[in-house]
Amino acid sequence: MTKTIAKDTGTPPQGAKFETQVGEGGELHQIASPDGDVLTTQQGIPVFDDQNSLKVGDRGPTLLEDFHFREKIFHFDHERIPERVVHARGYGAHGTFTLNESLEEFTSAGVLTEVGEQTPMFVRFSTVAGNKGSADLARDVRGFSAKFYTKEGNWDIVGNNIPVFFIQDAIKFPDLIHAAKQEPDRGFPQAQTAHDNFWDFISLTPESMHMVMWIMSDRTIPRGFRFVEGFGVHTFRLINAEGKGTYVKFHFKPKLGLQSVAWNEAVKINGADPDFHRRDLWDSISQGNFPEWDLGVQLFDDEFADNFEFDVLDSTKIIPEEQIPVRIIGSFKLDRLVDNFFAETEQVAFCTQNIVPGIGFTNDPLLQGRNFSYLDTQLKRLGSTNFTHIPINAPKIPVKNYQQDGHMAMRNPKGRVNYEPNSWDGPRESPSKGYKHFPSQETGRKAQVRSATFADHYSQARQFFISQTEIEKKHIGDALTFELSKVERVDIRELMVGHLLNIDEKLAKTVATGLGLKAMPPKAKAAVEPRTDLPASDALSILKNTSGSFEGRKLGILVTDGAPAAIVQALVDGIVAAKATYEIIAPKVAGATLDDGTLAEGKQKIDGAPSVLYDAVAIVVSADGAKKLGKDKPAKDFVSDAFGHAKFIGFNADAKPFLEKAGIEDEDMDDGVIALGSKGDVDAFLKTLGKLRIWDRELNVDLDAP
Ligand code: HDE
Repeated sequence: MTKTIAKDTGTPPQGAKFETQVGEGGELHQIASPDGDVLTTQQGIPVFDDQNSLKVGDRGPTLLEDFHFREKIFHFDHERIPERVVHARGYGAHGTFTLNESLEEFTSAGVLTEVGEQTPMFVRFSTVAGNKGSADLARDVRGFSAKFYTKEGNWDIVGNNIPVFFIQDAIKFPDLIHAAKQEPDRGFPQAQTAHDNFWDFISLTPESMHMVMWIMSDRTIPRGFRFVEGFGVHTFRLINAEGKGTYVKFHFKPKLGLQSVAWNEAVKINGADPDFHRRDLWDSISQGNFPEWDLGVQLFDDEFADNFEFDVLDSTKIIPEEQIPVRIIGSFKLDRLVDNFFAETEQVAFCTQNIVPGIGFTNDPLLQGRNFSYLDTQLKRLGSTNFTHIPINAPKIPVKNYQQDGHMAMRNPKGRVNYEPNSWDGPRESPSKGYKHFPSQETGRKAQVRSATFADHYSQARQFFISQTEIEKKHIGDALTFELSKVERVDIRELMVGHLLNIDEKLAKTVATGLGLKAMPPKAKAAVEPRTDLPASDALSILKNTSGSFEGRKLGILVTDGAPAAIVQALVDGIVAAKATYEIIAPKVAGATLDDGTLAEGKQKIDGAPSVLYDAVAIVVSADGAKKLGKDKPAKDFVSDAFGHAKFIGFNADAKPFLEKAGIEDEDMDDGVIALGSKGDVDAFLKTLGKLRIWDRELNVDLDAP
């Protein structure tokens, strides 16, 4: 019997059995086999024929009497609901939050005080600007929305993977989003900020500059949802049993560490697999590799808030972790896929105002505006005030109130009483258990104003920039240059460089040179002199927060017939032991027969599996295979892209001529191109993969390298 190296995925489910039968009139019916489920209409009526509509004569008109046909088309015509006005493209999964440390001193919320308590969750990740069908690797902020189904009702953290936002007041949100999305006359570009309208708005909005640094960093091209942080962004409040308030910022930290892809890679992933992020989450959960995040809090009081350099109500600012450390109090794991994308991921309705006793809001003007917007938008999207009756949105505890009727009411009160107070023993308010708003003292004149404490727009932008590693700084410069190169109006480019001069002069010069500006534009006028004394913060860099391990990553192994089986087997065994995954790629999707007769089952044909889909690659081929691959464009791209994207490449001796054909000559060889001659070499290669990328190489392969 032939030995097989099996592919790294399960067998897809088998399809239903059908057979074709000839009817009484000679017509053809494709019907389910007798033991199959019987198809019914929405009224439960069994269906005789689902292939042919009711007609007069074999070639005659279709009859309105065909209620099954009519109902089927009617339902289809109404399948779509409005997509989200922002965050339209998203992907979600179920999980469980476990609390490890009680915050009883600060809050009465059971979800944050009952150690060991397991709270069911649903989490949805998203991009912001793209439409529902856009590609996953758009350069964009990622939404990170978490719904905790607590014993005291649903608590939503509707956060992002970036801890600050573009604007300080919700009144600017429609403008920001209009400017970011496709331009209204032409309907493009989709899912891209690289266009005039976006940068026009931004260049006229200095408060966005801190966010600009984050979105131009690799945070906006993550390797997958499993590798992003989540932030509640606003300052919220915890309220304890005595009614005392403590400020809080929420953080989610991925156990797999942070990781992003290269921009040139993102561009190619979008073509090769526009569903790259959702497929990654789906595959990892279905293979039992459940992604996990820690939940952390930054807690502080009025004294800190009053002395902090910036206003804690300003969502364009962070509180550096060096100033207020993130205290990890629990973690959540995503371990269950949805049964139905529409029912769960599409219909889930997050609302910032879904909050439980013991947690409260602050006066952050962005948060205040959001509290209005989210409820409003669900009515538009889901079509009824009863969107809370949809299972994904319903709390997992009984709901008892006198709200009634409306479209699609699924949860209808029983009995006579539908008002309160009543003397029928219906549910009543509870001063002891009910949600109590924090009794803050508020005074002031009524005016449309922006607090002067919100006026410093550049200091933290600079702090973010100086906290990056050199390669990350280069990526920010590259991204700004690229985005602004797509802006047609030179005055917008110049204005942006003027803002950068307030952040980092070298960065401004890099971008000005990259754009070919004739002269350095004037510095943008700042309302408050930018500070240069804020220290670097390691928490702000991606590369200072990687896991140092290949766990959860994917190796692409390119093989041909006659390749050395011992090397392929050692790679496969090592990858499985490292809790990573692999895919075998071959000239034929069936796989390749290795030198000892083993069949290495293929997951991908080389044309459909560019190396951008993998974290690292290994080329294990025969001499003859190397010769053939050396003539094949997709195969050569596989190697040259992996090299250009600073990935680790393992290769056996026979692969060398192929590498040369792909443009990797002897003088290009660096520590990231590793010969695989023995099992020992394979072990060393696998160990090195934990570094994830060999970024220094980028400085040799990029025209814009300093
Ligand atoms: Fe949102 N945002 N947002 N937003 N937002 C929506 O609600 C809005 C903001 C965020 O996975 C909408 O259900 C306003 C900040 C996420 O279903 C809408 C303002 C942050 C999601 C809305 C903001 C976010 C949304 C559209 C300015 C990070 C996806 C569909 C004050 C902290 C939720 C929907 C999901 C979705 C309004 C700003 C995150 C229209 C008015 C800041 C993750 O209600």
